[in-house]
Amino acid sequence: MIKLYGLPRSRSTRITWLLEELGLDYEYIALSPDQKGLKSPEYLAINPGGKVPSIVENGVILTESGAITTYLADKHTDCGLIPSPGTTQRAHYDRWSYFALCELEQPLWTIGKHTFVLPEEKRVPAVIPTAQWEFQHALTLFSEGLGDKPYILGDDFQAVDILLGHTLFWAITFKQDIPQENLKAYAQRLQGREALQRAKAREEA
Ligand SMILES: N[C@@H](CCC(=O)N[C@@H](CS)C(=O)NCC(=O)O)C(=O)O
Repeated sequence: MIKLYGLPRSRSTRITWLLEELGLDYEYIALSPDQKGLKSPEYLAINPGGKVPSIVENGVILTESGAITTYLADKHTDCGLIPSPGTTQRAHYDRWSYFALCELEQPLWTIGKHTFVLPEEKRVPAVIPTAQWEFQHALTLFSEGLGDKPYILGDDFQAVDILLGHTLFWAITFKQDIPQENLKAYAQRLQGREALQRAKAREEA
């Protein structure tokens, strides 16, 4: 059975959500964000960065939420949450995964880090307006790419919608302006997924 190491309301929610979408059995191990959890020698042996998510399955360890998402969706390809490798649809899937992690998440994370995540002496508040401007630019590209489709690749929900949607949820939590109506509707559509509700309940249990 897959072991998922996580923290509630963090990037590990991407994986609990995906596991629920895939209908897989898994053990959820909630870690504390301290020397007894994320920074313990036992966990650092799994993820030397001391971060979540990580999965362990049959002795295989995998970290990075984007890599775990693609791996699990590919492994359970019969669930229809990822296009086959080598297809044009897969190229678009990968393009939006990289966009989510490199273009959309990064400026948002910079805002988060310099507002409340980093130790106070490491924060540089002067970078925040630039990160907000970059984030708004990424939202414009995202909105144009989504257009009037319900999901980023078309009519069907795909695992990449988890990466994009989860990042949008963060933007809402971080009180960033989302001017595009199609993105607001997309976030709402994803919030309504039953698998996400089950994932949140599992994390809080
Ligand atoms: N690029 C990594 C980032 C992982 C990450 O930063 N996770 C955060 C939670 S959202 C964490 O574990 N932070 C704890 C820490 O840095 O001490 C991924 O997408 O998996």
